[in-house]
Amino acid sequence: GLVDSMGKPTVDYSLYLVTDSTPAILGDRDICEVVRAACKGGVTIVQYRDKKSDTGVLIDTASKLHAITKEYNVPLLINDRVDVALAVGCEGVHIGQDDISYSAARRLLGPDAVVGVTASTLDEALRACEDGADYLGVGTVFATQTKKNTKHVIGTAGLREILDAMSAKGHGSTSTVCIGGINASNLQRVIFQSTAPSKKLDGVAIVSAIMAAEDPEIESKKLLQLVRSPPSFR
Ligand code: TZP
Ligand code: MG
Repeated sequence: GLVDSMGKPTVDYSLYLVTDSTPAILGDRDICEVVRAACKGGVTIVQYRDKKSDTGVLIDTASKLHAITKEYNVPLLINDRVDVALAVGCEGVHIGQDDISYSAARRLLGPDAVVGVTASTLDEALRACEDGADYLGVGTVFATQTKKNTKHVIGTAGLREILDAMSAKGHGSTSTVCIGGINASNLQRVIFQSTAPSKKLDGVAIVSAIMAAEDPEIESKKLLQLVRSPPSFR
């Protein structure tokens, strides 16, 4: 595959699926079938996010998901759990502010792993850049049922401020996706309103608009088209 100047695999963040295993979103469907459909539809990266299951279930599910994502050349990251990522040999992890530190995750996973960090504030974003995170997940853009009690709902204005400051502080090349309430109806507006002259989003992270879609393959296809085409605001 393609590698960057450091010899690290290049990651396409444009349509970033974050999974959810809760009944409200997954319903009685099989997470593996939903993720396969999303991969067929064109999601470019997948994060397995499951806050409730025991370690055994996490490893079993992550291993099944990794077999699927590999078929589509899509990187699989694990939310919070470096141990699960190591156990299944997937491409990396996504860690929040209350999880293992970036540097500890990096030491455990090695230089080739993808390590992403959640940032809700400017300080958190700049710190994650300085630490060397591969990418930032910035949000919550819009309040969402998927993650209640989020610390900060920042809106597209807050998102743009963070992108502006990143480039002003020399972190314009740190990949960045936004998350929180993004769907096919607001995606192009979010990209348009948050784009700083100096720093663009590298993609959008989505849970419910894909995981709860009647047809996750068709929905992913539609979302990918919207990410990749200029805004139209129909
Ligand atoms: N972090 C901030 S918002 C969120 C996470 C994991 C959930 C986003 O879910 P949805 O369904 O795309 O709004
Ligand atoms: Mg976390």
